[in-house]
Amino acid sequence: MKLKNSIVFAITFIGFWSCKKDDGPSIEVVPPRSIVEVAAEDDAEILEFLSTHFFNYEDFLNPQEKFDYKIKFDTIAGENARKMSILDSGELLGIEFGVETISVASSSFGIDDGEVADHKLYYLIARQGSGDLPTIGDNSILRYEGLLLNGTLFDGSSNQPLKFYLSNPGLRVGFAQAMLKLKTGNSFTDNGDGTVSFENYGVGVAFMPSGLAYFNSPAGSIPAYSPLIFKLDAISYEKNTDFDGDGIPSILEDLNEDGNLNNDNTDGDPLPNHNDTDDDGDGVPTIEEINLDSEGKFESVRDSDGDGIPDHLDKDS
Ligand SMILES: [Ca+2]
Ligand SMILES: [Ca+2]
Ligand SMILES: [Ca+2]
Ligand SMILES: [Ca+2]
Repeated sequence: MKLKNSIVFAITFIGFWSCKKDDGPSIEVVPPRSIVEVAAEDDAEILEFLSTHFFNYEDFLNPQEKFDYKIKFDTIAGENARKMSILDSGELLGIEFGVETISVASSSFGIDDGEVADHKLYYLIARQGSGDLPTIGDNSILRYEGLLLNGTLFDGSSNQPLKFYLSNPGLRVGFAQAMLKLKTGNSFTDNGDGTVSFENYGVGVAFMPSGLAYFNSPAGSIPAYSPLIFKLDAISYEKNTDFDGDGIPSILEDLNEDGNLNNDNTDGDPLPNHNDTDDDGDGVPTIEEINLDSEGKFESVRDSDGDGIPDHLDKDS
């Protein structure tokens, strides 16, 4: 997964500036830490959190009428000493709790030490949605809250669902991958007062090491090298999102089918195919080189010269 990070560029720039300037106070540039070491430390911190905290699983297992389906954490101590940890709640309560290993290169944070580290993304599904799963090429309509492991809330969308394109290179890898686990809802109620209540949407939490988030770059109130927790409500999604509007659903522009839309670039310009309206760079827009149905939706690719390469990816047809 490729991550673009403007903050990394900003730090690089300050470093350059401090080298050039030989009078006045110098800015000390701290070299980035090893992503392999940090991944191991972060994983230990996350496991510590998962084994010393519980979530309001009783509310989810036996929801009362007024329950708002919000996940709450607390420490296993005092009157809660007998609660089941998040780590155990999967196996013992039948709540879906999983781990996914995701490989991330330090180069995706602009670091040139050549390191690659496996990172563990932990996810808990407190309530699975009754609808479908989005793909990495879809717009996801979601609510979220971001927390540090110490409970500090650093970001959130409150009750207002927001739209995120899951292959936006600026979106954190762990965040996007977690949304692929959580089924969306498929219904809502108009309350008649300008508000809408969503129903049967997926409710979950992702626990991610810093290498699946901001790694060495402080972001807002997030310190460098912070593992993060995201509480997620998967409200809805836009099936077959066509991000660049070239007529081809984004997910079909993942030519090597590796789940990363940012590494497929037929014409070698700066734009990967899912964000390129002329994928082969022949001057003819992709939308004019494919077959659309009567509603203007994608029907099939076209191969005029029969060489097995569809026209929109074939410079000479
Ligand atoms: Ca790909
Ligand atoms: Ca391109
Ligand atoms: Ca395209
Ligand atoms: Ca073209």
